[in-house]
Amino acid sequence: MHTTAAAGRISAATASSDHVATGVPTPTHCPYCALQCGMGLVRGAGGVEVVERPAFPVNGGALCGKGRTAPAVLSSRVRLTEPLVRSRVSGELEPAGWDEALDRVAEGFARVRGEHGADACGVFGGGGLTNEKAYALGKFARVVLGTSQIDYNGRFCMSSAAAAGTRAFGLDRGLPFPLADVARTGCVILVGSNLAETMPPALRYLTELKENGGTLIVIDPRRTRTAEHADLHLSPRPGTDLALALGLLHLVVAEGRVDEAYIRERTTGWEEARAAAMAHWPEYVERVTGVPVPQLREVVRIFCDAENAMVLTARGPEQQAKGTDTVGAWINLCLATGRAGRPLSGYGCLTGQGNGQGGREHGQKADQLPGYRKLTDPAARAHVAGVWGVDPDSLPGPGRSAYELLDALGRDVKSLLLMGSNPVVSAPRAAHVEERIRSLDFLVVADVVLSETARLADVVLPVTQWAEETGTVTNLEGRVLLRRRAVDPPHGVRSDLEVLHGLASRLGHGEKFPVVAEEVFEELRRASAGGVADYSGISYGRLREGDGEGVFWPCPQEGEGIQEEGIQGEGTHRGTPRLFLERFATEDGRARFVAVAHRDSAEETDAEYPVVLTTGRVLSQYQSGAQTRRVEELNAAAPGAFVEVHPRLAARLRVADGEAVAVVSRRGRVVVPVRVTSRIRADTVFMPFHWPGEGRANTLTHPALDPVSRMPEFKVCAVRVERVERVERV
Ligand SMILES: Nc1nc2c(c(=O)[nH]1)N[C@H]1C(S)=C(S)[C@@H](COP(=O)(O)OP(=O)(O)OC[C@H]3O[C@@H](n4cnc5c(=O)[nH]c(N)nc54)[C@H](O)[C@@H]3O)O[C@H]1N2
Ligand SMILES: Nc1nc2c(c(=O)[nH]1)N[C@H]1C(S)=C(S)[C@@H](COP(=O)(O)OP(=O)(O)OC[C@H]3O[C@@H](n4cnc5c(=O)[nH]c(N)nc54)[C@H](O)[C@@H]3O)O[C@H]1N2
Ligand code: SF4
Ligand SMILES: [Mo]
Repeated sequence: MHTTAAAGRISAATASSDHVATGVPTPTHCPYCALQCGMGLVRGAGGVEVVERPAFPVNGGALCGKGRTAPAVLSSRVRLTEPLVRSRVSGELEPAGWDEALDRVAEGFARVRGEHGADACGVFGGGGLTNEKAYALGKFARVVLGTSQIDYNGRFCMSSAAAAGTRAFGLDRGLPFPLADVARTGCVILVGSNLAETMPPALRYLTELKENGGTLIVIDPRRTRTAEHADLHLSPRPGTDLALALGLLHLVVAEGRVDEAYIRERTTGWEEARAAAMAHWPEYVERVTGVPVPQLREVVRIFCDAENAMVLTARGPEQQAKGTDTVGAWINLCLATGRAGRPLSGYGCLTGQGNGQGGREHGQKADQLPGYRKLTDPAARAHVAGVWGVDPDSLPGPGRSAYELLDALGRDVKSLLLMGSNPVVSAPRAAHVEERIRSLDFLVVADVVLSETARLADVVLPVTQWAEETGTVTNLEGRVLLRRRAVDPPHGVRSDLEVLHGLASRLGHGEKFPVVAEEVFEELRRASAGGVADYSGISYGRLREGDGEGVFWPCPQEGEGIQEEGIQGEGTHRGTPRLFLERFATEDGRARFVAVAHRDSAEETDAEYPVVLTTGRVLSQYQSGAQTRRVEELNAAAPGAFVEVHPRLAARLRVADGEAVAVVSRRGRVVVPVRVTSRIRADTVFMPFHWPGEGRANTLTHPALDPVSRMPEFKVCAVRVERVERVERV
């Protein structure tokens, strides 16, 4: 059933030949999270149906409810199916033809650029976009608009782990090993990941770990569904993971568990890192984190006794204004104990969005060029400019990070093209961000649905999604995968690549923006060649091979150079499932310790705001909810916002389960029902961030940024919780 890779010129016809009109399932991948579960799509009696694809290794056929119900969002009942343009007369969004809409956008950007300069044009992308789209968007910003002002929602996601990984190992790839290795190590410390709800099929690797005799330690201020599986659950106060990791390292040294030979052979910077950690005495760490010293000792014992061990982090420790240092401290722990760059051991970050990994490699990041190259590196600029056929000096420099870009809207940045994000719901200090978005001269949103942000746009462009288009994504393991077009999009909808082509044509660069994904990928291969994330040896032909299990980057082109056209240059490199086994990706091949010290959160609790708010996810909603809030089954399971409150705090507030409270921070106030649960610390409350309106968690969050990664502090701010009168009940 695989389409054979057509050598030579790629046409729109071959690109859509994946489209299977028969009863044979088209193999593809879920539109949502970074696990990128394999699935098959068939046309059944009730429309498009998901079927299992057991041969795909990562999820082995298993899917969560979001993946299973994803076809509901293909239905034109919940879709945008025609462009919308804000009427100059009525002020309302009204249906328009594609030419009118694209003309309006091109004119809008040309006007802003003419009046205020190229940097007044902003672009905001998303980690859910395919590699091809992310690549084309970055190129569009730099070549067509000539602006430095591009960033994306991945900044809110894995940027701290990315920065720490690059700093320590010289390279950032979520997991440096296949996920299946997790089941075969001896001990896993899972820091701030609730993967039982955020990547349910991955839970099997943790249960297999335990069946194989390994130990699972979970660190989370809440006893989550994931923590239920742990042999040991530590419940620190939010924002204190840095102290915790340093306290563990202190104990590793104090108890003589350091791997001196490994440190000598494979690392640099130990003395400074050791000295910094030694200042974090266990009793001090207990006071800061709330984790008792005996538990700290227990972690050290289990972690060091195991023959192999891993530390995996997710958003809990990363979405803090010290996220980069925090991840650095966890990496230090791995390095001091000889747990990185060895089989079945190491540090990994569980990336988030569908293409969270690939989305950060190909140039939609403010400081980046394709292949994970630096925009400030003259050689990188020359290489990429060569592929793009432009003068290297014409490429702008690095721009603002995501929150800083949103904060500059209406001030320095007058117009914005938004593709693949819904910041009105998902950005920190969202009321302020919403106000900034409203103050723009000109907002263009390309989306599949009319999101809360799209509602504010001057032009809304309806685009194809996932099952309706071909493209590649890179999952949390660095595995590059092919998503195939399985169904026709609704009439009137165009792909993001067609949108960018249409705009580039109107602004004089149409020939540089192909609309066929495979052609874009061929160019991406060349642009990435020789970079950190080298995709040059990967082709659509290779990705279709076997069970479509994909190719791990780096996968350089070997043998003769890549052909200018087509996919003749298949190459022989088989990809890199496991990184760092011989050397790290730094210049000297050694991993770098970082000397870090604990510090307070941007906003600590006080008499006025005595409770810590942390935020995150629930099983049945995805992100800003733009897609999943349109699926009946998911809404039934998770109908609206709430706040988790410990029984002691509930008693003090005199509120019962289900009653409404106001949660108030220095940024704003929300009203939500209470869920009383003993699964959370008594000094902490938790809200999921999936809903807009009066339950919007981000009305409350603090926009303090990590100095290195520019990650906002989504996981910690100070709030007050108040009973509300009956009238206000939700
Ligand atoms: N159902 C569902 N699945 C998803 C998504 C979704 O929206 N919904 N989104 C996807 C994306 S983009 C991402 S990034 C991933 C995120 O996946 P996760 O990181 O697993 O998700 P979160 O719920 O944000 O945070 C994980 C845990 O961190 C804990 N936590 C809060 N504060 C702290 C802290 O200070 N320290 C520690 N150690 N832990 C803390 C929370 O209690 C929570 O249980 O999920 C992906 N999968
Ligand atoms: N308080 C709090 N806030 C958070 C977080 C948290 O833990 N707590 N987590 C942060 C994290 S990790 C993330 S990743 C962000 C995510 O938050 P957002 O960036 O808002 O992500 P989504 O809700 O996935 O938005 C994606 C939008 O793009 C649309 N879309 C989907 N596919 C395509 C496509 O192919 N093309 C186009 N043009 N559009 C498409 C969807 O319909 C949707 O409107 O939220 C962040 N915000
Ligand atoms: S775990 Fe993630 S990729 Fe898998 S089905 Fe669920 S949302 Fe989709
Ligand atoms: Mo994310």
